[in-house]
Order: sequence, then structure tokens, then C-alpha cells
Amino acid sequence: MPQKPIVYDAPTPEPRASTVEAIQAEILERLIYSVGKDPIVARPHDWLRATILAVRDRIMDRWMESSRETWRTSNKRVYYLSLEFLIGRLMRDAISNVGLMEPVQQALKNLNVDLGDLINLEPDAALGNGGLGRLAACFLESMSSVKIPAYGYGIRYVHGLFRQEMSEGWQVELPEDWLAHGNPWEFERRESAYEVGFGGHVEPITDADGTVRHEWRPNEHLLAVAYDTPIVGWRGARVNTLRLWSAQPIDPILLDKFNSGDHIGALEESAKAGAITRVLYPADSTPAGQELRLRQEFFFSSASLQDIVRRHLQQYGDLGSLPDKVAIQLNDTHPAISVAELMRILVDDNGLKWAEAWKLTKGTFGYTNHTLLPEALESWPVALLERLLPRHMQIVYQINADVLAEARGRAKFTDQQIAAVSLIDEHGGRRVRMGQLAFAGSHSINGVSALHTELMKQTVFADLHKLYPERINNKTNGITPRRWLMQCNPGLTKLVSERIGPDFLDDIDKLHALSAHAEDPGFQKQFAAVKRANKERLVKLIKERVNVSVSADALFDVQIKRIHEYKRQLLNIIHAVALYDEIRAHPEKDWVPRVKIFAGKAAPSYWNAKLIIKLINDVAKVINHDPAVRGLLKVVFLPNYNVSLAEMIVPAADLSEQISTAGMEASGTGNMKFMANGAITIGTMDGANVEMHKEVGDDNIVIFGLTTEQVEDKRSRSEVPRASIDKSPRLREALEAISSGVFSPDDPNRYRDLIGGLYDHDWFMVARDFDAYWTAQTQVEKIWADRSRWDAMAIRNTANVGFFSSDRTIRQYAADIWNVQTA
Ligand code: GL9
Repeated sequence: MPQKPIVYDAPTPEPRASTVEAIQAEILERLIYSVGKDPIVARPHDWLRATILAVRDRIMDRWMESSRETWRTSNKRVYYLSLEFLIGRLMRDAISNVGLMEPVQQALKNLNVDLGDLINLEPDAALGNGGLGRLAACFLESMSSVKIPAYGYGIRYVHGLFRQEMSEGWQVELPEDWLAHGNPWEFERRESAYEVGFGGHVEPITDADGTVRHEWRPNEHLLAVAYDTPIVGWRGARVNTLRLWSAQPIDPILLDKFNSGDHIGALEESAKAGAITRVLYPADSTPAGQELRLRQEFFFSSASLQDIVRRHLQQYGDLGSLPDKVAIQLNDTHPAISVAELMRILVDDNGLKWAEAWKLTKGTFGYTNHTLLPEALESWPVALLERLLPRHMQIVYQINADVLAEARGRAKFTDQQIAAVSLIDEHGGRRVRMGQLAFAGSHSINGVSALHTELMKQTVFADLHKLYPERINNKTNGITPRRWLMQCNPGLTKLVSERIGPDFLDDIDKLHALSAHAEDPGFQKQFAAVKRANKERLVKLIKERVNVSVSADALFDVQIKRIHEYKRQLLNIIHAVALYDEIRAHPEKDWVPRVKIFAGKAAPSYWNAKLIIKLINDVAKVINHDPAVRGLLKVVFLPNYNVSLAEMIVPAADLSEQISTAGMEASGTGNMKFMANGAITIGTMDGANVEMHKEVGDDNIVIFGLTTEQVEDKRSRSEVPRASIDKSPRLREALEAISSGVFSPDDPNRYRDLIGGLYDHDWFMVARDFDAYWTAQTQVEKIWADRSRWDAMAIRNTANVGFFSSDRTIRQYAADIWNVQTA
């Protein structure tokens, strides 16, 4: 039975008026009564806060209505559990999605404030590392836009991803402080606080009828306090909630300790609790591996599940309907401990039988895998889990017993296959494999591009796939066209609207109509003019940030993403060096002026990634100052890459570098953002590039390099890379220049090992793919020289981007995994 009757028709105030006058009056009112500032002395941050509060009010009634509707209709809810949400700024997104751009702009103008200035003041919510976290943010927006009742659950890190500064070309990490001016978007929910335990022991309890129950008695407790942020869908379709948990001590201060003079000890518990949600782990595609990380994972999983089960019981009164009313999506294995936690809640706290609980659990969970990199697959030492989460360890063992029994039941399963499906890795120190746990506890396991999903079936989950062949499915990633086209590129949005009408704003597939205009010289001119304006904006930014002068006439060749060897920024910068040599050797040639633009952060402990940043900066310094190059080639590394910087760079790109070693980039999502904004991709047959190639057609993308099979073949034969270096003088010279210190005269050996690796093993196929890359780049220059062909290709990229909308992705999750309706 529901715990208390739910009132669906409680009174609400009149929705706020959206006229310029009303908004202007309210901003002023908020400035005075909520921010406490006289407009005469108000600082930009005060105006920002007042504006956000005024906009927020216009979202509140829709937020309440969305939530009431879900209670009223008994619709299923989707919960997206993610340790990362890379949201960026919220204000422009919110204003634009509720259609208030013009009145807010005008209202502020009347108050002598520029909306653009305020937008740029808002700090990025950088609660994520890269693609995985940004995907979660796009999904939240799309779930609201297609009207799915959904919650995002994550952690409210006090410090998001570190700020990157350059010190003599080296990356330096500084703490990020997005909450420094407060966060007007969030609502603290003291009433939604849950206790989360760690450690202790498990108490077996024999009931009167002889059945044995287990009760976990943690010896450490803390509080998870909810902070809610509204997430508005396109045209205000729905407002969903992003609920982020903050860890707080149960007793803020131990008074007995304090009174006995131990002033530091009195605060110890408080500090320990706070540490859990203090900082985002900056590791990218590699597990953090420390106990604090496991604590973060369990902390947010437990709080989220308690919240989900409480809400479900309040509405439906029994747990048997859980899979019908609740879908929980695990964003990678970071929340995989949720499988054991839900089992504990069902069996230990609610008295369900194991088999029944297991059926409900599998019916409720879905798991998304985001990488195949073997070093990235999370596993935790059994000893650590036993100490931190003793009951969960028992549950993992019991799940494993069931899985292994099923595997043994398969006549053809070998011992090796049985070991492969086991949740416990027995090789050198026993560890719990979180991927296996997530797989076992879910009815759906999906990859993030067609290629990645196939590789999942053949590699990491080959044997689990044989055991449960119906579970693996593909959901190719997507991006929200609101942020990544309409908001970041208003010029293009306006142009497209004028040409094909505004229907594409609500149905992105309508962009296909642009194809008919691809060859129209008048339209090409307009399209190029928009790009040109965006490039001018970036030219200014480059001058401001790194004091390099570049020309908007040049080809803007862009690679922005986390720095990782498999993403091969190294291949790109070697190309720059080779090009530099050629330009100097053949000054008479008609060279295409090019600006190579890089941005991205390296994991603080990833030495080679940091060295690659230094190399880019070293190369930039030499090339940018060499008069022999006559400005034909410039190299720029823009520091502190984040969502907001991407929103500036993407619309200004001509060429999108998506050049990962085939088989290694699970999907990529930056590739889709560039495509939307009319950049041409140079890329390998990897991740979602494969599907981009299919959507846009072979004529509108430049593909090069080894395929996944060829990479696999070379690796398995341990083929030596030296041969490919020897037969390519262009490559050899570039490598020799780098490794002999041409770009690092202050430390000639700086790059010796980095380049040496290319001769020894070249795991990432940089040397083996170089010549193909060079040829592809030459092809790019040929197309660039034929500007009308270039423009036609660019237009066709925008025209065919519809498939890569996260609305499409989310509709597929809804239909195939969650079983919920969409608008
Ligand atoms: C990633 C993959 O590497 C990307 O190819 C993929 O597009 C995204 C989203 O599915 O997931 N997996 C992963 O661990 N990261 C990804 O970007 N890393 C980060 O997000 C830092």
C-alpha cells in the first residue's frame, strides 16, 4: 500500500509571464531580494545569479508538472546512474530550450547588461572527464526532450575536472572551483538524505521457521544528501531531475572529543565523509583503482538505489513490479556495485527470496560498456571488497555460483570459458570483475557503436555472450543538436532555417533537405560565410589565449579531445613536422595554408600523454616562429579544454581529426559535433566513424588507415614497425628531427623514448598508418583547393547528421532496453 496518499492537483501559482517587461522586472527583483544587491553596485556575477534565478522560476512549474504527471499516469521511470555528468554551462541551454532567448536578451539590455557577457561568466559544471560524461549530459537533455520520466544520479563533486594551465609547454593541473560563487541551479534536499554504510560485519540471523537471513552491520556511516538540478528538454517538453549526492558526516563534530581538547580529532569524521565527494577522479579510460574511488562508487550507488526503492514503494507498495516501473541504466561499470546493493535491499531488507530478487534485478538493470581497452576494465581486490562491503562480497559470490552453475550446465563450455565468465579473476591476486558483475545482473548490455558492439561480442564478453546470447545489443552514441548545433552555431541555424524552413529544429532528420542545396553556389557562399565568421571569432580567441596570430583564410585542422596514445595526437603532430619539412624544401609549391589546432587534457599520471602535449607546444614554438614557413603552417595548443571551449572551436573547424587506431575508440562523439557544424572528417574506420562514413557517403569523408582486422593481425604477428619507417623517408626524417632534439634544444633527449617506442613496437600503429595519413591529408588539400567541392561536402555533412542526434539514441534505448514510451 502507498505510504501516504499522493495529491496530484495541489494548487500552483500562475506561471510567470514571459514578456520582456515581466522578465526585466523579475531580474531586478531577484537582484535586490535574492542576491541582496543594489543595481547601482551590482557586479557581473550578481547579474548572472539574478538572471539564472529569474529563468529558473520559469522552469519550476514545468518541473512540478512533469513530476506530477509521472505519479498520476504511473509511467515507468528511467534512472541513469553515472559517476560523470559533463554538463558545461546550463544557462544558455535552459533559456534556449524554454524559448526565452530574445526576451531575456532584451530585458538585460534594458538593464544595461549584455547576456553574452553573463553566459561567458557562468562556470562549466565539469563533473566528468570526456566523452562518457558528456554523453550522459546529452542523454539527460534528450530524455527530457522526448518526454521520458527520467532521473540522472551522480556525485556532486566540489572540484570537477582540474583546470589545465601551461608552464613552458607542460601541463600543470590546478584545482577547479565551480561552486566558488554558489550554484543557483541546485536545490539542496535535506529531507532526501540517506545513510550509507561501510565496513563492519555480516550477522546471520535464524528466523523462527529456520530460514537464515543476513544483516549487514556497517561500522562506518555517513549521510548522502541530495542536490537537485532541473534539466529542461527542447521547447520545455519536460523537465527532469539531475540528482547529485553530497557526502556529509552524521555528526558534524564529535563534541566529546572536542571538549577533551582533541580539536582536530573532533572534525576527523567530518573530513573523512567530505572526502568522498570532494574531487572527480581525472583518470580517462583507466580505472582509478584506489579505495576512495570504490567508496565513491558505492556511496552514490547505495544512495540512488535507496531513493529509487523508496519512491517505488511509496507509489506502488510492492517490489514485484520493479522491472515494470523502473529501468536503471549503468553508465559503464562505475555503478556496477548497484547490482549487489539492489540484491541486498531486496533480500536482506525486504525479505524477498533470492531467485525472485535476482529476476527483478536483471529485469531492472541495463549496462552500457564504453571501452574495450583491457587496462580500462574495472576490477577490485576481493580483500578490499571484503573489508569495505562484506555483505556485497557474499552476494557477489552467490551470484557467481549461479553464473558458474549455468556455464557448467553448457555441455561445450571449457574450463577456460568458465573462468572467463567468472565474476572473480583468479590471476595473480583475486579480484572482482565489475564488467562481469554488471553483465550478469542486467538484461541488456550495449555497446556504443556498431563496430564496438561487434568487438565486445568477440573480445571482452565473448564467453558471457555465448552464455547469454540475447543480451548484447548496440546503441550508437549521439549528441544533442540543441547544444551542439543550434546554440553553439546560431549563424548556421539561422541560415539553414531560411533555406529549408525551421522544421529541422524539431525533427533533425529534416536536415536531409539541405542535400538538395549542396551544389547551389549561392548557398555554398552563405554556408562558407557562416563558417568564416565562426573562424574569425576563434582567431580572436587564439590571439587572446596563446598570443598566436592565425588567418581565417587558412584551413582549420582540429583535434580536440582527451590526450591519449590511442587517439594519436602524435600522428597528427608528426604530420605537422613532415609538412614543415616539405614546405621548407619546396617553397615554390602552392601550399594550402593550414592551422593545426589542438586542445585536450591528459590524465595527471599519464606520462606519455603529458609528453605529447609538451611536444605539440615545442613543435608549435619552432614552426610558428620560422619565417621560412611564411605563415603557411601554424600549430596551436589551446589550454584548458572544456565543454565551453568546444562550443567555440567546433563551429569554426574545417577539418575534424578522428584518427584513433582502428578498434580502440569505442565510438567518439566529438566526430558527430564537427559533422553537425559542417566540418569534413579525416578519420580511420573506427568507432562511430564507420557509421558516419555510411551516412554521409564515401565522397564526403576522408577515410584512411589500417582496419581493425589489419591492426589485430599486425599485433598478433608482432610485426616489426621498423620496415614501415625505413620505406618512408618523409616519416623517417620527421621522427629523426623530433628524437634528435630539433624541437627541444634545451633537452635534446626529451622525445627519444617516445619516438623510440614507434620503432620498437608501435602498439598504436602510428608509423604503420603514417603514409596513408599523409596521402589522406594531401587529398584534403586537393579538395580544399576546389572550394565549391569542399563547401558541397561540408553541407552534406550537416545534412546527414540526423542519425547522430542523441534523441535517436535515446529513443532506441527506450524501445529496446527500457520499454518506455517516447514522444
Ligand atoms: C568513452 C570512449 O572512449 C568513447 O569512444 C565514447 O564515445 C564515450 C561515450 O560512449 O566513452 N569511454 C571512456 O571511458 N571514455 C570515453 O570517452 N572516457 C572518458 O569519458 C574520459
